[in-house]
Amino acid sequence: MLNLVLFGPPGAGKGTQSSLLMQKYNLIHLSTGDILRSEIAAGTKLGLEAKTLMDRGDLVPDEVVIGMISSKLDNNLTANGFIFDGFPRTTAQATALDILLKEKGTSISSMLSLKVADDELIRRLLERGKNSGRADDKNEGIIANRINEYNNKTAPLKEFYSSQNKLYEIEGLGSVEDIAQKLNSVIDNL
Ligand code: B4P
Repeated sequence: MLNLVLFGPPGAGKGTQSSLLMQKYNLIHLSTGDILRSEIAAGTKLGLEAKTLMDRGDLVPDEVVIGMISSKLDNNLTANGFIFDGFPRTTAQATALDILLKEKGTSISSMLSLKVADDELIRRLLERGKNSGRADDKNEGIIANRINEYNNKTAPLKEFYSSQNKLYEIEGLGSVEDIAQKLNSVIDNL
């Protein structure tokens, strides 16, 4: 199985690049952000609880997202592999993911980490916020909180995967096509 963690701060291009990678390598795309937004749209109890946190730019509790990923893995046991987009975001999530994959006889192949400067992240997210309808893309203060959550709780995961020799850092500034090519060349050489 080819199991990729697509990593980076909010607005780095994870969702954008995931759509391309999933087609090219025939992988299942698992975005915890998308799954949470579909729970909100469906008006479930989980969605209602998550909405308050997401609208503020805070992370949703680990047990919620780990449970969501676990059931998605169980439903796709014969897949070629997975792209994990926006997951894991904490050390507890990364540890749980390693255990879940081990139970299924597989593991993370690599973490592809997109590097983009904060001012460009803010610009992209405010731009998306003009049409996305996402409360967390509309306000610079909330975007700053998301970047803060990333720096405090998520960025340390680079060390988690680096210690397993699985970290690849990729420049995330440039055209979507150029960045896709850089990602493809890393994956093709795994
Ligand atoms: P996500 O849905 O993961 O939101 P994101 O990080 O903002 O999206 P992404 O990074 O994929 O956006 P992209 O760069 O593609 O999370 C939202 C919230 O859900 C979190 O704040 C949290 O509350 C919660 N959550 C999700 N997962 C969680 C977890 N595991 N644990 C706890 N809480 C969790 O795109 C950004 C914009 O940039 C787009 O408009 C795109 O068109 C543009 N763009 C992309 N590439 C570009 C390029 N090369 N040049 C110019 N623009 C580009």
